[in-house]
Amino acid sequence: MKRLHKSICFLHVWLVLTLGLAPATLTLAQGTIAYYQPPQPLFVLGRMLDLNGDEQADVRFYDASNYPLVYGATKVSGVGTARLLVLPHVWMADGGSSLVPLPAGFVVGPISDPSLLWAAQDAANAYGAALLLGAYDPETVGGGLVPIGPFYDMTAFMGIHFQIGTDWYYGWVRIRGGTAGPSEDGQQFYLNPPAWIVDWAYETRPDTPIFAGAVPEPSTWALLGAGGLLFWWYGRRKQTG
Ligand SMILES: [Ca+2]
Repeated sequence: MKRLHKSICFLHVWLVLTLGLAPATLTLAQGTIAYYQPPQPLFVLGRMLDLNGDEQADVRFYDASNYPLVYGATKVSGVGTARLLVLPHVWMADGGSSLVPLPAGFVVGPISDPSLLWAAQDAANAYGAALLLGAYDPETVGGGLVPIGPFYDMTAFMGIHFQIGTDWYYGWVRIRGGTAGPSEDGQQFYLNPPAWIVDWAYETRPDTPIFAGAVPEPSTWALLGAGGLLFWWYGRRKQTG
């Protein structure tokens, strides 16, 4: 009886260890996530990103600055039927939206929050043209640049829902947003702050949500392996002891 109790305790501890330490990876990284990390972060301006390497771009980043340059902005849209998770600017007459900066662990999947929208490039009210980051010069004496956009000086994930053939997939893209002003080498002045794509991933099972930031994690498998080994060892000890 004591032994059985110990055994249940051990199983419990093992489950807590494996499930508690890595909930995201355990549920969603079981070899079904395709993950990409370029050798260097990709500068976003003018970039088309193909998430799954089928030479069909899925998302594009573009300069939406007003010239003469008093308002610098980078926007992002889905390509083809791809949809991005955005916050529609329902309070603005000319619409538009902001790309939602997702924290790690956010479930990229069907959305129940009515203030958010999966918007394709041709969504109504320009909701498919999502602001990434920008800045403007308020032209007041002594006034500095005013930052705008959810990814200004911030690293976060964007959510994407895109098609491969006829099937739909959920994915995330990690974006690092810079700041307006002189570049580090002083050679450029950014009213339109720079931003970079750090890495991205998608769930290879159609219609299956993915946690923002979830990757196929080798350490999870190591942990599971170690847990399994201990379990085997304990069982063996029971037999021999
Ligand atoms: Ca593609």
